[in-house]
Amino acid sequence: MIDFYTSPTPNGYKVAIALEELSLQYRLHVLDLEKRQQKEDWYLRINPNGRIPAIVDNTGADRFAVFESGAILIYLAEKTGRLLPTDARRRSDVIQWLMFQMAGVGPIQGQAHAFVHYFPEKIPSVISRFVNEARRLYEILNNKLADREYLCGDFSIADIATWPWIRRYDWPGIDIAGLDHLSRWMKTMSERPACARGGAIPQRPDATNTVRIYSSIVGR
Ligand SMILES: N[C@@H](CCC(=O)N[C@@H](CS)C(=O)NCC(=O)O)C(=O)O
Repeated sequence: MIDFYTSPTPNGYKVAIALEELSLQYRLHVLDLEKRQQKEDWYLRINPNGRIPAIVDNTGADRFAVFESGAILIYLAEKTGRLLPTDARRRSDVIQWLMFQMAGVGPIQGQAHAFVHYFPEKIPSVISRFVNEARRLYEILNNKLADREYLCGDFSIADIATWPWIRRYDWPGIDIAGLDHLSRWMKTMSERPACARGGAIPQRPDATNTVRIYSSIVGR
């Protein structure tokens, strides 16, 4: 059994989707970010970064904790031998697009969310910096998807890492007009039963509540 620590945010949904796609058994632990449960000592022993998501794999002789959503996806893919090719070049392709999400789309769109919704001061130059950079990254994804159904041909952890962020494009106001391949891929992802299930575990609170939770986090 895998213990899965999460909250209703894009990085958490990645892992929920992977667990559902891989039909792995897991126990769900929803952390209350507003109550700062992610900073409690017991959780810092699982994820020293004090953020969600994290997993603890209890199968096998020893318990094994994994933090960082991208590392969790790789761990689950390797554990099951699915969603990450073994051929060196195809594997590298998936890891490149996983890194592109982890180092680019996630952090940049995360800052767009923060400056559009969570910060009390609305700073136009900062907002346009992150929203425009996110749009630039979206265009790169759109180009990659021009001649294939999924980012790396076959469905993989690169798609799982990317979709929970992209599907929230409208929240910070990222324009996807003209990004037809990306829109088609979003629809394909949303129609996969396991993506739809995992993408709603746990249920997302209303936007007002999310803003309240994150405003309290960024203020500290
Ligand atoms: N690079 C990390 C980012 C994790 C992260 O930023 N998690 C957010 C939710 S999406 C969080 O736990 N925020 C609460 C906090 O900062 O205290 C990952 O991909 O796992």
